[in-house]
Parts: sequence; structure tokens; C-alpha cells
Amino acid sequence: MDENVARFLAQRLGEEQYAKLSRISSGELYEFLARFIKLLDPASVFVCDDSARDVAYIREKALRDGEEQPLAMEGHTIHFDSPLDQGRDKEHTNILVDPGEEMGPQISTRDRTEGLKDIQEVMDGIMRGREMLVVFATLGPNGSEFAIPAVQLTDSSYVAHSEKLLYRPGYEEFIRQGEGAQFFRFVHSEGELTESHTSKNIDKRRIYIDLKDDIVYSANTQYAGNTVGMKKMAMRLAIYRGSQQGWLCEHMLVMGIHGPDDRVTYFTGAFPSMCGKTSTAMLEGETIVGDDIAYLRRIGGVVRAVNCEHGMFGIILGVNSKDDPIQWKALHAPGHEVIFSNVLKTDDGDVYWEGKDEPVPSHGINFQGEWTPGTLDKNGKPVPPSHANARFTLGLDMLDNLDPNVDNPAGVEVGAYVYGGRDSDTWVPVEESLDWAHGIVAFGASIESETTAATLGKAGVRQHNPMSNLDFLSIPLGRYLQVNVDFAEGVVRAPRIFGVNYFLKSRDGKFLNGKNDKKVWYKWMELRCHGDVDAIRTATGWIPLYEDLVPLFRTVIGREYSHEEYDAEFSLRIPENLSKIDRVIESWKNSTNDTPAVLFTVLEAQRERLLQAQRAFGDEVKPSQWKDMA
Ligand code: SPV
Ligand code: MN
Repeated sequence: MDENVARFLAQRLGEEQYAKLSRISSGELYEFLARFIKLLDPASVFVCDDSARDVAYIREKALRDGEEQPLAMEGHTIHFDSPLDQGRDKEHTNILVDPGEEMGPQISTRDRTEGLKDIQEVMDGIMRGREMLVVFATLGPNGSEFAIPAVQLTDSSYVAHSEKLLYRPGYEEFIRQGEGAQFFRFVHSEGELTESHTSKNIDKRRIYIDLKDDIVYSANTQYAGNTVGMKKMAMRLAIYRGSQQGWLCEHMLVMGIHGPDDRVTYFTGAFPSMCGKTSTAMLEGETIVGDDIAYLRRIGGVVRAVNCEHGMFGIILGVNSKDDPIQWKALHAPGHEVIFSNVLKTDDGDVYWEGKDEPVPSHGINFQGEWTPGTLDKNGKPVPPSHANARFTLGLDMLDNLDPNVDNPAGVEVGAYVYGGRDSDTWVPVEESLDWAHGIVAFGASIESETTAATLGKAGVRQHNPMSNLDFLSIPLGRYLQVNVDFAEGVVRAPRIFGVNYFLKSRDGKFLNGKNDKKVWYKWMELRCHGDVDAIRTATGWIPLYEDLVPLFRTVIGREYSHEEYDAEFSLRIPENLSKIDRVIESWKNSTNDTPAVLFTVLEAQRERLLQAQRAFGDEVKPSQWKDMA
């Protein structure tokens, strides 16, 4: 250890904080800290260990600083982000690249030297007069081969508090790993604040990802998707590291689907924001491992997964007591910590969000300020009581449906991948891929979805989002697809791959499925994983038999499922599927120049099958007609 660095830190941290740091023996950590204390120049530094006392310090500081306000219910707080800071800022999120390093047009990059210079300027002295918080976390279960230690420097007590709720404690893990720790580093400053404690200099918002140094910089923003390093920032570092070490970081939920005779089959699922990912992870009767980010490794001939997080930063829009009983209970449990963000704070210290099954309050405070029904913004548009991307932050331990394997250091064996988007007219509600590569390409690499309020910009535009991971890629898109296709190599029991669509509409624009129907689809997929049910081979995949769905509808959601419904939902729409192939191929051609050949092979073969079916049966093929093709 460099003596000068140690002396500098001892002096800047003071005795008590330095004592905590000095239990960790990582020269790299000391150098990292010293370098950024010099640059950011905080008035003081707080090193947060894993103790309840230090966690309480962070929480109380958030209240003291005004970054969070207490609510009437014990343990509950509310945080607001600037009206201009309500989602991930894709435009100002850049991967830093060296000259000649190509990421392709889909990944927003910046020259590394330029970016580092820019961030040095933006961050120079940015913490002057403020306290720097040092938070340690472990991504993945402690003591597991999946686990990656991570450290966050931030001047936002809200960010630090969120991390304490969302991640496993990492201080002891840093001590355990010592000099060997290959840790991720996050440097964040919310910058100057407005009177309402929100980031003021949004025009200087920057998020730079430096893969070579395992550092992510984030400045002049508070929205968690831009600031909580262990979340979407760490994804970029993990995708890059995983691609070099032969494992994957996917934008996937992980859950246990409960089959017959106490059998549990673990599923991972990738869905773009606001496409039912959380509601899937929270399906009644099943168990949750994670709702957002999974690490996947090939171990002993199978694919195993962990949730690298331990909490939920969930969309609150529409959460209600009837459809989401577990979330509802977690959000109403006195004494348990919840941070609400960008919902309406009512005059009696409660919260209201759109879709909460309570009358709309007549007055409150939201992300825009004072709110009453009919409040208009500067452009004369009605201000909703809560933002569409308003969220809740809580620890997974609060959930009644937590899977017992959530902290299993070996992870869970993945029986199936599920890919879904927001698609009104093309995919059937559920189907299984013809094989591994077909599943990765025709489902994962072909996900399309309407844009949502989780990112800044216009909502409602159909966007291609391979594996729902496009926003988080740190390797070229083509290579990312290849890595996913190759992942089954050497695996003896590969996960089955399914495509789902919760948003299919009839020709006259009505949703064909109720919110609960997906419960049936998952039970069917679970049976498929074990070869317990047959399926019909169509041009796009294997679809369920009507006879298998009827008893599932009856036992799982207690309703009769008619043949008319089945035909309407599972008839294959040929022109729509052909157009989708055109769009997806076009998008891949425009997205990257390293598209692996397998993408074209798989989709062209699918096109041929669709055309053949169209010649035989016309534009729409009923499930029963496929039998005639076999
Ligand atoms: C998502 O948008 O995919 C989220 C929320 O999970 S954020 O943290 O903003 O990425
Ligand atoms: Mn996400």
C-alpha cells in the first residue's frame, strides 16, 4: 500500500471513518478513494459499513438533507426527482471508447480521452461543502462465484439509501476479498440542488461508462436509473466483463414456477420496461428471485442464475390491492422501509399514485410542486398526480413470495428463458421455440415494444429491443447476440426458450387476454419444460393444445376457456409475422455491421415456413390447421 495514499486518506477521513476503511486491505480501493476525494473535494467522508448503525445514519441523513421526506407510515419516505429527471437519460449516457474501437450505431459512445476530460471538469470540486458517502455492496449472493463487489461514492443520501435497500451488504465481502477484489466503482454527484432538493444543473447531466477502469461516472442527476451505480450502471460493466469471462448479465427477472408435486422450475424473463416484467415476477402462487437483472453462468452442464440485486425499484403506476396483493401489502406494512419516488404526497402524509384503488386526493405535492386535480403544466397539459415512471424502492425480504433460493450461492438452475414485448398484432400469447438458436433469434433478438415513460422522450413508438437489453449494452450488438447464441455450448440441459405476448389485440382493437391469463401460460411452460404436455408445431414455434389449456384455466384462474378464445389468440397472423421479420432484419442491418449470420438464417427459414403456410391456408392459420401440414 502506498504510504502517501494512506496518509492522505487518514487525514481526509478522520479517525473513525478511516478505522472502518482500514479493515479492508485493497490498495486499489485506497487509490480509487484518494483520487476521487481529490477531484470531488467533499467536506467530509462517511464510510458506511454493514452495521445497522451506519445504515440508519444514511437513512436519517436523507431526511435531514431533505432528499427524502418522512411519510405518516413509519419507515416510509418520499423522494422527488427534478421534472426534467424522471427517467434514464439515454442521450447523455455514453460508453467511453478508445480511437478505432467500434460499438456500432445503437450504442452511444464518446471518445474516452474527451469524456474523461469532460467529466473531470464537470466533477471538479462538485462535492465541496458536502459529505461523500462510501457504500459497499455485493452484486449476487455473498460468497458465491457469481458475486462481484462494488463500491459507490455519492453525495446523495437518497442514492445511498436506495442502495442499502436494493443490494446485499458488501463491506464484509470487501474485507474477505482483500487485495483480490475485482470490484466495480461508481462515482456519483447529484450536483447543485434546487430549493426542492432536486438536481439543478440538468444541462450538465453526464453518465460515462469507463469499461477499462471498471468505473461509471454520473453527475447532475438523481433518478435512480441514472445514479444507483449497482443497478443499470453495473449492468454495462457486467456485460463487458461477462463477455470476456464466458458468463452473461441479462436484463431478466428470475422466478420459480411451481409445477405438480411441489416441483419448482426456475424461469428467467426479459421484457422491456412497462411490458409486464414486474407483474410476471410477482405472479400469484409463484416465487420471486429477482425482477430486473440476472447473472447467468454455465455450471456443471446447466445454466444457473442469480439475482444480482436484493430489492425492487418497481413501477408503481397501476399497483392496486386486487391485482397486486403482495406489493400492496409490502407498501402498507408499518415499520418496513419503502422509498416512494415521484408519487403524490397528500396533506396527511400519505401517498397517492395513478391506479391506486383510492379516490384521487384533492390536494398534494408531486414532482412538479403543488398539485390539485386539473393542474396544468407550462405547456397547458394536465399534470398527473404521479409520474408514469413513479416508483417504489424496497428490500426483497418484504415480499411474501420470496423464493427460498434467493440467496443460494450456487444460484438456481434455469429451466426456461421467456422473452416478451408490447405487441398488439403479431406474436401469439405463448409459444416455445423450435430450438435454442431459434429462440434466441426469433424471440430474444426480435423483441419489439412500444416506448414507455421509463425513458425520456416520446412514448408509444414501436421499438426493436433485442433481449430488452439494448439500453445497457457495452459490447457491439452483433457480438452480444453471438455470445447469447453460443451460451448453450457445452450445456447438457439447456433452458427451453419461450416467447410471450400479453398485449395481443383482436382485429377490432380489444385486448384478447386478461391480466391473469399469463398465470396459465407459465404453468403450461413449466409442464413443457418437463415434457408433460404436447404442443403443435407452427411456422413460428410450438403452441399449446386447447385440451391442455382448458384444465389449466379451470384450476389456475377458475374460468372456462372457450375454443373461440383459443382460436382468436393462437391463430397465426401470417402478414404481420412476415412484416415483423422485415422490420427486425432491417433493424439489425441498420443497428450494427457485425450481425451474426445465424440471425439471417433463422429468420429467413421462418419466412419460408410462413410463406408455405400462407400458400396452403391463407393469411391466418388456425391451430388445428397445422396438423394438416405435418
Ligand atoms: C428499467 O427501465 O428497465 C428499470 C428502471 O428497471 S431503471 O432503473 O430506470 O432502469
Ligand atoms: Mn430494468
